[in-house]
Amino acid sequence: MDRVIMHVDIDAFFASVEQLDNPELKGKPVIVGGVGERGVVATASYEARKYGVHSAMPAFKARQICPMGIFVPTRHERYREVSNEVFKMLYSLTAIIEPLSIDEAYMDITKVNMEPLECAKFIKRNIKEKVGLTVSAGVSYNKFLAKLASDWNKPDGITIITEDMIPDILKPLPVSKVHGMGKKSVEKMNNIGIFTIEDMYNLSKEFCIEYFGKFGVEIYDRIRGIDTREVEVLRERKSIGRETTLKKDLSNKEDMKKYLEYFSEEVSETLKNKNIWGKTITVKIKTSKFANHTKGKTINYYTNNKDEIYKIAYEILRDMEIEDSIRLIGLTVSTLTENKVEQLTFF
Ligand code: TTP
Ligand code: MG
Repeated sequence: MDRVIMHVDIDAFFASVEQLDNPELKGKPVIVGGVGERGVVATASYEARKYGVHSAMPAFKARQICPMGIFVPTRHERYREVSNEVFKMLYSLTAIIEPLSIDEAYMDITKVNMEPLECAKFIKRNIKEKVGLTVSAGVSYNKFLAKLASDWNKPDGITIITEDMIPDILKPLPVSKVHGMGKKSVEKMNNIGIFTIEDMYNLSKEFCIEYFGKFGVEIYDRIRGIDTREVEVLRERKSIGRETTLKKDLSNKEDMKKYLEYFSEEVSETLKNKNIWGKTITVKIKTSKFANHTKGKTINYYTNNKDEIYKIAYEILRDMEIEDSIRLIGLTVSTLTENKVEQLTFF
């Protein structure tokens, strides 16, 4: 194998956390979310899945098919916290990690000094011991196959897909397993009598391009086990900020505080939408005489909470010596991360 790519995905994530925190729920059909009248299920424990309950199912339906199901509300902050612990463990092995969601990631473990199977076992054992959850791991020589592998033997599975297993292992799979094939594409394929990947081998590259547009070539390659996409480490986003040039110059700090309060809220909103956190807060001021004052403060944890951002911004403003009235005020949060876990020193 040239590259060694692993895909890790926590089993029944939200439900497993609920079972972890409340041992009475262990081994029981736990259904997370959908507590309200018209809610939908976020996820279900494997015990509940036996009855057919799954993510995005309307709660009333879940209740019908699994009347003994134990419904619990979601606790997103707790899931984020657990996710951070899991990622921290992963980052202790390599920095080449691409988080895909709160509970799954690709890792390029080519340079990790362990046999792939040993590495997968190591990760599973560590997450079980340190966090208390089971994950499924898939290893292969590209992302598409690694993800397929982690899904192969869920929960608590390890699957390795090697080159000699291609194309046999792919042939019987339904076309919906091809990464990039949406519901519409699957339907279109089925309509022309194509149900499995093996059926798709009859499609020429030209046909795929015509049929699937710009993803045509990718789809043509994927079904043959070809996927050259790299594991993409977090793109560094530099900062998120807001500033405004005032209609009327301000000279008292009380009025300036109101702007910072408003900007804190806006910036916090943006950070939350992007699912990122920052730990440097900077206040920028331009005076009526066009002098710039910029002062930043780096705290020792990541935040996207509006009150925390405002508190720091206010302290900065309070300590600023401003002689003239001001014509512009701004607030920026930088030193950003997509994962609240402080990146460790890597080897
Ligand atoms: P998944 O990894 O898709 O699901 P899962 O971890 O519950 O189960 P498994 O991986 O064993 O198949 O999603 C991770 C979490 O994301 C899941 O626990 C709950 C949440 N989620 C939703 O809230 N709504 C959804 O529609 C999906 C798919 C997931
Ligand atoms: Mg999962």
